[in-house]
Amino acid sequence: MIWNPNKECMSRDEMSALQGKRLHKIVEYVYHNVPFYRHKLQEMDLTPDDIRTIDDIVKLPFTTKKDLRDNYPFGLQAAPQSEIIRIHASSGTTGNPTIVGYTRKDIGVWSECMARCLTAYGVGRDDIFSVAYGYGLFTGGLGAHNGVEMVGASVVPASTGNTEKHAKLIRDLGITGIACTPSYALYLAETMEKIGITKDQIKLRVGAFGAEPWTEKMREEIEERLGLKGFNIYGLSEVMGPSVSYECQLQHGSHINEDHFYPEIINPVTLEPLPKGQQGELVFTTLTKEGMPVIRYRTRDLCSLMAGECECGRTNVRMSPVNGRSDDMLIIRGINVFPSQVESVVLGMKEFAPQYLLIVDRVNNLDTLQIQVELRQEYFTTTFATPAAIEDLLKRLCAKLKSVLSIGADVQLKAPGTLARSQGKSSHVIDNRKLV
Ligand code: DLL
Repeated sequence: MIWNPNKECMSRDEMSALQGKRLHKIVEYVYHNVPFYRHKLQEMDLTPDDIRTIDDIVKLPFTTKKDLRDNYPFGLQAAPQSEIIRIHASSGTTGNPTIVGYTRKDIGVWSECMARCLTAYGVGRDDIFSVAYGYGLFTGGLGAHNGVEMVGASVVPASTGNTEKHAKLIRDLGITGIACTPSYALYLAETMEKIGITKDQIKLRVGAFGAEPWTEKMREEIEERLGLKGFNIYGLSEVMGPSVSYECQLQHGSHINEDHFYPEIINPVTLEPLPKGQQGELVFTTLTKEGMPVIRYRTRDLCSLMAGECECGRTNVRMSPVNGRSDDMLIIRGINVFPSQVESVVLGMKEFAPQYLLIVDRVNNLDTLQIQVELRQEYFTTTFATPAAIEDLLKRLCAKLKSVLSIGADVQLKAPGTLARSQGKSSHVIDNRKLV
């Protein structure tokens, strides 16, 4: 089954023509509604009339997460506030999150993109589908939720946490589909085993896994332990949320909803476009978004676009799995974490030296984060640094880190001079997770 054959199975010529038309329209729209883009185009001596076909896209400037940060919170919003019906937020590189507003039409497009994914996975009206991505500012929960409702399956908004209760619901309601991070799927399998729920007592048959990198090895393990078929789902908040791309039954790359999100692969150093098949950084232009369109947004995700058509009948271009980043972003329990966020907190508190270390691990299929922060000699040797004061300092640090990172961490204070200094480019991260 294909949700929207008119858009998922277009000929390449039709798709390019549609993309060209939409690109011209969106450039005209941001030119008139977002001063940031207007100024950028003016600096390059470009007007919307210079953008007529999809190939003209290479003339346009890139947009980065820094641009979003510099224009926090609503600087890149194109629609008037009265048209915005939902606001999500994702991690920024320092203190401020990235804010993304959606119009009613955007939510409709997003729901349809999600419905396309679910249909490709084989989800339909008879399914009972649990959404175990976080509901809230993260786009995973509500994004997936709307799509499940659109295909007409029964949605169970489980969200994250309370895994034992969720496991029982999976058994008792006969839940047939689940959307969550791949590592949470493994944790769920483990929880089921712990409380004695066996594979033959549950009816799970489809999983929509994404929001973090995963491997074929993990797929095999999840499929074996939960007795389902696991599908990749990819997306990012700045572009929309989950459902920018999705695997079909053939599972050879993820089809991009390219009538809405135009993909390019560039060399992250020279910024030159790369041909199909070559690995580089994925860049997206939203072709129809009204709330906060992005032009040539650098995702920092490394992958390639695959040549040739898929035998499933969809003609939408496929992307290979994301297997790295061109920046230092970590994904911990599905949450994006930048070392620079920790840095901004540490540098903002006078008691700490500018030395910190993030140690990431995976214990029983759950990511763990330890943050080590070093006390300043000047503070450590004063009479103010009593054990009670240090305990209070640790509490304040933990609270600040939690509010900036949105996840808890095991925070450890270290004596002055104890964290390793690097000779060259400093490394603030040790990631012991092995994604094999
Ligand atoms: O993670 C949206 C999402 C929710 C996608 C649920 C899929 C399922 P952000 O929090 O903005 O949005 O994080 C986006 O997560 O740039 C990738 O680095 C990573 N990512 C997302 N999906 C995948 C995937 C959501 N399937 C960032 N494989 C992206 C690998 C993924 N990495």
